[in-house]
Amino acid sequence: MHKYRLILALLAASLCYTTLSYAEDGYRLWLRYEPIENEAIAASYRDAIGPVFAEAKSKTAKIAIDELDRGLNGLLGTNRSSLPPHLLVGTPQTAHIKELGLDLSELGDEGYLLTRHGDNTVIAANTDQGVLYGVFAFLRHLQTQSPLQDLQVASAPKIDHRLLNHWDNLTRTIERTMVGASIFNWFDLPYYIEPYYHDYARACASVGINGTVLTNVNANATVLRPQFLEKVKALADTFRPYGIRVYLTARFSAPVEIGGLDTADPLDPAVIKWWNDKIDEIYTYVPDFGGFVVKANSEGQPGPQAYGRDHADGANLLARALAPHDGIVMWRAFVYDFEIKEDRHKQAYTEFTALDGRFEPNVSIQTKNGAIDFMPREPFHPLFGATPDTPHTLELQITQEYLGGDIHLVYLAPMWKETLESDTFAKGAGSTVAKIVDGSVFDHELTAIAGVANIGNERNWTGHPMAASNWYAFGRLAWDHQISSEQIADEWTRMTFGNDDSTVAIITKILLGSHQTVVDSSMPLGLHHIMYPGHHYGPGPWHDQGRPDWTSTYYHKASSDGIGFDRTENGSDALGQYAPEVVEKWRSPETIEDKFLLWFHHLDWDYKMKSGNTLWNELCLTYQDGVDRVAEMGKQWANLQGAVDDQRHARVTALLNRQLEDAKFYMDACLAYFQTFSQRPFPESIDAPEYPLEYYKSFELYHVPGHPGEQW
Ligand code: GCW
Repeated sequence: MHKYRLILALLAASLCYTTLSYAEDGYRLWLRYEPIENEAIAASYRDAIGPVFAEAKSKTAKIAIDELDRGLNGLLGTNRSSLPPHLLVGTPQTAHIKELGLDLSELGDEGYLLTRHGDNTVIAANTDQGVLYGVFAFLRHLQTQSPLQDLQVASAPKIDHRLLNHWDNLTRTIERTMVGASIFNWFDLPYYIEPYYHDYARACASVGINGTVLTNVNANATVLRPQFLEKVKALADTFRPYGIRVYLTARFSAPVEIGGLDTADPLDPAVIKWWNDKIDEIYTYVPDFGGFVVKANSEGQPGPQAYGRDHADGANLLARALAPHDGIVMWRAFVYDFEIKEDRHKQAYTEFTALDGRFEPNVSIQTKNGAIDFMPREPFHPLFGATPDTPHTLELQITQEYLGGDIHLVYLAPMWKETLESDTFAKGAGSTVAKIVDGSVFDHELTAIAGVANIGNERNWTGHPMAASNWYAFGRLAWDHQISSEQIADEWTRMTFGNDDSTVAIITKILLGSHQTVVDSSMPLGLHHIMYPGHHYGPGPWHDQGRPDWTSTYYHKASSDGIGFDRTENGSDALGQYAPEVVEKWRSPETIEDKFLLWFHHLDWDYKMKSGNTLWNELCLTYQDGVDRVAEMGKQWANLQGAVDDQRHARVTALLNRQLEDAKFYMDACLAYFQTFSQRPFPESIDAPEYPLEYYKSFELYHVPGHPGEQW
């Protein structure tokens, strides 16, 4: 190539690189480590952070030091003072920490201490794992431009098992997530370790996630075959230095499907032997295998009830085989029969309270935040607080199955905090769901929390650029359920979009209002399960075909005399499964919060709401308000033109434009449909449905990503 052309080519390449390095494609998530622009703050940090003193004996320690170098060099550049003070990093097993005589007794194996000692700054922990968590916490401190001079943070996780649940299939489709294919490239494993596996592990470790369930709860026994256990081993070996244990989902019929037995009866000696041998085999591949998550006797999944046994028989079969290896079983409470014996809301409580005390100590009941199914809002599941002898794994959905997939902007921390702070009154006031899950109400040893992941192999991991806030928020709340939604939103925003205060204020305001906005513009006032069947994207209040509890009419019960599901003692009495203090408040439409009103009550269209509006008008006005607030999110985001890089700004703008169209469609479809029952006029102030009801009922969406019915 002619020398000038070579120079030009190199110049162009460098320009391209320069442009690309500022084009934020989202791959770095919240671990961007962009240079601190505020020179005064950067100088204050450089003065407090001299050379790093650390010893990288273990892989984990090396990862911690590498992360620290990556972070400090990104944030502060490499020209840090060569003079004291220093950044002292490590455990009391290293001299420079030991000589400080710090009290680390409250930190356990995962906690960390960030503090100043004389002029030095210290990151200390009892283990290298704690040091890694401390490094990420320290870098988060710098990324959010928090002051260093009075640094004093001692933090230890309140819940031991903090897991992502990937509803990922071995064919690399992902159930209920729209973001490309599964990040687990099964066919290439164990030969090739994708570099992004390390970045996945870094992101999880940065927020304290210490476990990952690699496979879908609609389980596939193939993953238990040696051919796949080799692959699982490769992932486990990759994730282990980041403190991430690997778990799998166990298909209950595996002894039949891959074991050649003619039964999977949990009390059958051959079945017991099969699972013991299989589990021992798994541990030869993954010595620290975390254990199993099991979906059984639900939505067609096999389970013990096929053999006249119960959930305890099934869970204990696996638990007894896992116990010698320190493995656990998270047995899902998301169960409902094909014949509708009672209000579906009641079935899990009915089945599992009867089994309380029968489970092995290494069994936890994995329970969704609410009793139906990850609706945009649900009252807390009555099982929380109802099984003193059985711990619960709180299962939250990070992926937005009923909340617009990776198209709609919905920051979920406020919804999760609502559940966590709900009082079960199990042992008097203050028995919150959070304290049931962290074991403090009933002194449960086994504590766990799970988030159904919203991650796929798209470049930015979560599709919607703002959806990564939910992966982040899950990890932060799993570590400490006391952290506020506001603090988490502020942290994530600063780490992801920088520290310009006006930009941070606009983005955090959008995040913090987005969940209520989506509820109000889709399923307001306690309405639930009125989505389009199958793919669950968009409205379907008219859906009444097939099994009742998979329809919409079963839940809203709209008729000429009103709308809502009577779950009080005059109806299904699902409310009766809650503590008396909860029943007392929720039994009356006058005292229950409006946000749960139609979840527990069937009311006349003219029922007078607390606002003075009739129920019909309140429903219309609430939908309108929700749609207006989606429009406002778009306007606020438009104000960030130039403040946010063009690539991410353009994508979020397009998504918010679509979200506004979707919200208007949802409102129009539902109000046009409900008006056929209310027969009442729309309030003057709302934008009445643009089209006749038939238009909305006939609308079809094809090939919606994540729809299990379209994945094979
Ligand atoms: O929300 C429903 C989903 C299913 C899911 C099921 C479950 C994995 O529609 O796709 O299956 O819940 O939680 O098991």
